[in-house]
Amino acid sequence: LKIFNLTGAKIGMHMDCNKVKGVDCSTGSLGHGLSLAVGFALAGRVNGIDYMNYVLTGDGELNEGSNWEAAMSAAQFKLSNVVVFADNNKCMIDGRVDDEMKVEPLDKKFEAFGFNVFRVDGHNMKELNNAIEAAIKNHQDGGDKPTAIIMDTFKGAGVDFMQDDYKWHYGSLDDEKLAKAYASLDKYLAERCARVEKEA
Ligand SMILES: Cc1ncc(C[n+]2csc(CCOP(=O)(O)OP(=O)(O)O)c2C)c(N)n1
Repeated sequence: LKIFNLTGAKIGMHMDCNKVKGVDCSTGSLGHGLSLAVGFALAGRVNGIDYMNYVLTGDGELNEGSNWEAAMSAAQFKLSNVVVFADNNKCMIDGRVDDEMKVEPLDKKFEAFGFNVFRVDGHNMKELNNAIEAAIKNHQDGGDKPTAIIMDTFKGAGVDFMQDDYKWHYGSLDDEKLAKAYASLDKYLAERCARVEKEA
């Protein structure tokens, strides 16, 4: 990790499956995760092995048409063991998703593509957990639809000077900014813990 992303390092910004053990596919080019999951799910069916397939996509990533081909396939092949999480943080690499290429309404889109859909606060672990458990139950009960979990989130959540600002897609921190980021995360964590206790 100390030479992360430097020339010659095994771990770069985009993972290379020929260099890093445990990484099954090289990624970095957006829009392939859902297709891979459909392939993994079909392979499980052919090999008679039952497992869930979880995919994380970004809302910006959903601009890629390949996702929607994969979504059609997941529904067509009744892959109830495929669960796609859409990290709907409304930001991309160099702009807001609404300004670059709108993807909303994501819940209605996935529903129209034949998915069971849950829309949750992506920063609320309880809501997320309930949606995941419902997806697993649907599969175990013989449901025939894949699941989409639309997570409403903020990019850079918890770091006040980064939150919801696409310009922090990239960036590095000097010591002063690092200290500010830690302080902000501590405050965020305390607020979250208080909320969880209140909800319990
Ligand atoms: C096919 C492809 N096109 C463009 C890029 C460049 N790119 C890297 S990240 C990114 C934005 C992705 O936005 P989103 O999926 O919303 O990710 P997040 O905001 O959660 O980081 C883009 C366009 C890429 N990696 N692959």
